[in-house]
Amino acid sequence: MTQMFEVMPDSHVVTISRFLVDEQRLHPEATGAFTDLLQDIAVAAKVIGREVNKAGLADILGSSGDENVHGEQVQKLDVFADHVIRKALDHTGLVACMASEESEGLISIPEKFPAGDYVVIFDPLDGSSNIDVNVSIGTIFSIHRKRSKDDRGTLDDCLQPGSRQVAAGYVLYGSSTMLVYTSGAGVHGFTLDPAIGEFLLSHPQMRFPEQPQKVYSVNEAYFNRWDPQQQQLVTHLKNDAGFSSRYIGSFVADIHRTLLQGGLFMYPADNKSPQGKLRLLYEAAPMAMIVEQAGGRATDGCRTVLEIEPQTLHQRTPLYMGSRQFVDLADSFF
Ligand code: P6P
Repeated sequence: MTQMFEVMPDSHVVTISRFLVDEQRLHPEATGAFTDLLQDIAVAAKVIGREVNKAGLADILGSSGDENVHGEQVQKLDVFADHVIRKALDHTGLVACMASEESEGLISIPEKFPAGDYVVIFDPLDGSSNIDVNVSIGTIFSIHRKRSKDDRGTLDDCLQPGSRQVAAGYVLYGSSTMLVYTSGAGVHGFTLDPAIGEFLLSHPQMRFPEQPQKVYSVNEAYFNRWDPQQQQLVTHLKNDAGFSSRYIGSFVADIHRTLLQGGLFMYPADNKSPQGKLRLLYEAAPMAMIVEQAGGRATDGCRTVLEIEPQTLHQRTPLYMGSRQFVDLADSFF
């Protein structure tokens, strides 16, 4: 008896590669460079995801301390992730320069490699302190086009407002590994099928729900550090507006949940951190592009995040992002 296999209709299996090529066909002027760049980022995500998923086994596998069983150097996962992304992109001829949460200054493309037009700014592994307790963590990336005349990128090419981003995305290493990105034509989510090593389109055209869950997400331990308006906002949400609270303490996970279910994520300024904790270039701005493309809003309490003109690579910003109506409500308190 010949074994029969279920035929999955083509329309159901769209790899990220196929999706990117289909998107590229919508832009006759496209050279394919962006498609290649996103695919290189997807490969880096798979490599990082593989190590993140093994992290819990580190001690069992004997890779404790600085060396593993093979005598190889074991790096902290966020340093490893940073290295993986740099090596995935630095030789491609697609990138003019990079910047990373793990690197104080600009990351130039080595002279031995050609440089391209794209600027990639990333947080290689945000929330990595959560790895030890098996909480979801993520990679966040922001893509700009070089605007300087130099053939290799400069710091100025990194200090562009979020509104000039060509694309933005994140990878969530959770119960499954998901890559979510936007290039300005909606937000699309891909889930890694580890059996075939492919990111498959699982969440096309992600949008905030029309009827969002009334959930606020903030670390209330800092309540006494907040200014009165912030205190009044959270008190209103829980006492008058019937909100519940969800806070994972891992930015990518908190935003992913907010995007899927609706809600209001906040990382406010406080009297110890007058600019809040989250970084503009590789946390707030990329997520703000995604959130706005999905029909939501992102502000720093006063301004749209995408309009903030960056002054330094690692500058921080207070952050309110999520369902449009909830960010509007927050605005009314400031
Ligand atoms: P807090 C994780 O360390 C992180 O950088 C973000 O992922 C997260 O949103 C935030 O810090 C949590 O900060 O002060 O609430 O522990």
